[in-house]
Amino acid sequence: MSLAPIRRKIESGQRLTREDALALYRSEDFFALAEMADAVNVRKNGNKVYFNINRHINPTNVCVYAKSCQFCSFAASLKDDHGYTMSDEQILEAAAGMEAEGAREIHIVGGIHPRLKYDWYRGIISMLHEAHPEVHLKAWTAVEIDHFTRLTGWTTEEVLADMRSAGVGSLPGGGAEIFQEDIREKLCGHKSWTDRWFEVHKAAHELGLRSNATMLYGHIEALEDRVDHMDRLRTLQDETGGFQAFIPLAYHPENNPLPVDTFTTGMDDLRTLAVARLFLDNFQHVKTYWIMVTEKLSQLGLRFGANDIDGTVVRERITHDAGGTTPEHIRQEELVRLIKKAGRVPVERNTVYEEIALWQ
Ligand code: V47
Ligand code: SF4
Repeated sequence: MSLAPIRRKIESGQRLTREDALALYRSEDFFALAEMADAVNVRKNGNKVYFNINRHINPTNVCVYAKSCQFCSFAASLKDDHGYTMSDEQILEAAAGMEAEGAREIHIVGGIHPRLKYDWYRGIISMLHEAHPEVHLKAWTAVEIDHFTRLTGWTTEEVLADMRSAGVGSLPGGGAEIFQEDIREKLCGHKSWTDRWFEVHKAAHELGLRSNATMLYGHIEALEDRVDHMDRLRTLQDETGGFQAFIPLAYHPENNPLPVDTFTTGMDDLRTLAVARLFLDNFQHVKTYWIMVTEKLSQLGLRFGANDIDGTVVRERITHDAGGTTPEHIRQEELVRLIKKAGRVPVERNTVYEEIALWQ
């Protein structure tokens, strides 16, 4: 099928339909797709590509959903040997020395622990905020926020406001998986429903907290489910404008019960970035998460519509427990080099996309 009608829509700023997105996904004209996504990205973001200097902390992997989230290789049940819960000292240790490195963000997500109380989760935030007042805490997925409402009996708004007063600066995009309800049920059983993910993000946006949105792809979903996922995000973004970045997450198949044993392919990873850039016309940023698709493919992604390559990370468990082969840490000089060699201008950003430094 010719992409000419879709190209005309894109050039005249018309919104793409679900059918258009599917046609882009299925098109053999890979380079036309790349060229359109790149042109739209450059129109929106110029030659700039963002990265940040950050750390990830996963305070516990003990999770009540360990048996029901079929794709998760990170979580453990209370009795599993590989279950862990970090002490305050270990958490502080994981953040130690950040400022000297120029790091400005901690990404904090973990399991839904069956025993730990709300005060434990809140305490992590207030402790890190006190120890690192200049560092932005991007913390808790919608699944965790949902859990906190049950732990406290508070509304979503009350939990978010309380977490914000403790030091949370924004929400990461995790827990989105795939929104299509039948696939979601097969993937993660009774874990927090699609509607709750949206309620939490909407409430966050209404309180003035920004958030990200992810999509886990490359498992049992169809292309229609991916497009459905993006369409639901586009609809909420029209309403609130509170999403910062869309981040496709490439499924990793090892050490989990999901009967899919293949990794995503490079073509699929790049196509997904490009379709997202073209379909999500109200998202400013599309992030290629180098940890999941490798540094080299992320670099190519910068010419397929992505304008963000995430951060330096330092320690990562979720992808690596599932067979990730990338390093856990990348030096900022290397991110800068990858971006420059893609013909783009590296810009260090903070979590809310304020520019810190231009690396010409
Ligand atoms: O919600 C779990 C995914 C997510 C696997 O907001 C898996 O800036 C692949 O959300 N294979 C957590 N993915 C990571 C995440 C994230 C990462 C980077 C930046 C941001 C951001 C958010 O990881 C989970 C889940 O969807 N995940 N298991 C797996 N086997
Ligand atoms: Fe728990 Fe999140 Fe893993 Fe599901 S994806 S088992 S909620 S840690």
